[in-house]
Amino acid sequence: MGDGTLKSLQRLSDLAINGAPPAFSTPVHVGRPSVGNKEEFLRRLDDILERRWFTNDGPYVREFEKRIAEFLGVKHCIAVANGTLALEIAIRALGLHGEVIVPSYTFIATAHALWWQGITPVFADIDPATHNLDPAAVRQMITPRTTGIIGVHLWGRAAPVRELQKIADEHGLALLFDAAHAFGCSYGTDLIGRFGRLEIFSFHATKFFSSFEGGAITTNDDELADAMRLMRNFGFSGYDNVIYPGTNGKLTEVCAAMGLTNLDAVDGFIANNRDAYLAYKAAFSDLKFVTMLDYNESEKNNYQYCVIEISPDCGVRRDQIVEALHAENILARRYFWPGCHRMNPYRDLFPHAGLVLPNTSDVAERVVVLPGGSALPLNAATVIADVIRVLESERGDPKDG
Ligand code: T4K
Repeated sequence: MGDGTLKSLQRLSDLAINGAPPAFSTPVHVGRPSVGNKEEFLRRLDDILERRWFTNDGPYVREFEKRIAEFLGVKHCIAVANGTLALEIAIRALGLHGEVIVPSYTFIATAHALWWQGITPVFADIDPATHNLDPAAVRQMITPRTTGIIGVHLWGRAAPVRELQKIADEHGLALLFDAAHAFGCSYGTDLIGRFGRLEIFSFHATKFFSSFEGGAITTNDDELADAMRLMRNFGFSGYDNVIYPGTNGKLTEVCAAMGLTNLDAVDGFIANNRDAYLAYKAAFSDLKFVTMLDYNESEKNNYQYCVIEISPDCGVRRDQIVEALHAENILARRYFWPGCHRMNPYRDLFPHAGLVLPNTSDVAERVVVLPGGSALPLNAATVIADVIRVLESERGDPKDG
């Protein structure tokens, strides 16, 4: 067994969780990296070794920044070591303090980047249809201490940019976006990367487009860009002269070389991801209690995340499905359960935050993120649909079989 094609999945006793052999012999991961042309990467690696310039604003980092800015149609790109540092530097450069409004339904880094700098993340609820910040909920969370709003383009689907900008303008707040998921995605026809005061990206291995580890801040603001460039390098402005409290946020040449190699390959990555997304859509079309999160085909998408929601009316709980899939070696994830507000330090500090986050709690209980992209084995979508179908049709504890 092992390629997902041989296994019959018709009754509970066919499930690996009940002792049958798993559908796949090796784990099928969410977030398996897409890789561009290996020879091109190795050629660049050779260059780096010959040149003996490994980090600190090297030629590949500069080329990477230029190519990203051109790709996104934005004036400045500041490449950094990862998405979390991008957020931290951006928050510092914008002078945020006091409270900043963020969704709780996001990766913990969005909240931690604030807390790490002594700023209180104030969690606003999401729109259950989009999983992105609900502008009405954001308005409710504004206090005299609020200095900013971080919108997250979750799953690469654009946050309500226009509405959030209106709120920010009305209240004199800085608006920035965590676009960690959204490289190559658009808001309307405009690529994400040029909205708010700035946007940040992650190029982590698990992201649509990776530089091993890496990240970037993009902005059209010249002054902000200059400040962030210095902050990324301890605040040095030339030899022996520090003019900002900075950090070490530099991207290495090896990471930039990987980034450049993958940037050349993004069209192929999108095509592979879209194939996986469409395979799931087809496989789930007759599953009444499973909703696949749609990408708007009139916008640009990277299709990196294959996200399903299990209806509360389904006879099986989301966690039973995830457990059964893991037994088949399909390592589906419950991103972003349980929500940042239910993780520490926020859970202990703000134990009642959940009272204003009903949609966050509901969505976090329902979502399953499935493996996608080129690493998705043939027929994996069918196997996953079959597992859910078997569980659902028997409507009970999978281990009762
Ligand atoms: N904002 C948002 C909205 C984010 O989602 C993230 C990161 C950030 C900010 C911060 O950006 P960075 O500082 O990370 O650049 C993963 C990633 O580590 C994290 O980057 C990502 N979001 C988050 C959504 O997912 P984990 O804890 O789930 O990672 P892990 O180790 O469980 O890996 C996920 C899956 O990927 C595994 O099934 C195995 C597979 N994998 C992973 C790696 C590292 C591979 O196949 N190859 C690999 O090299 O957080």
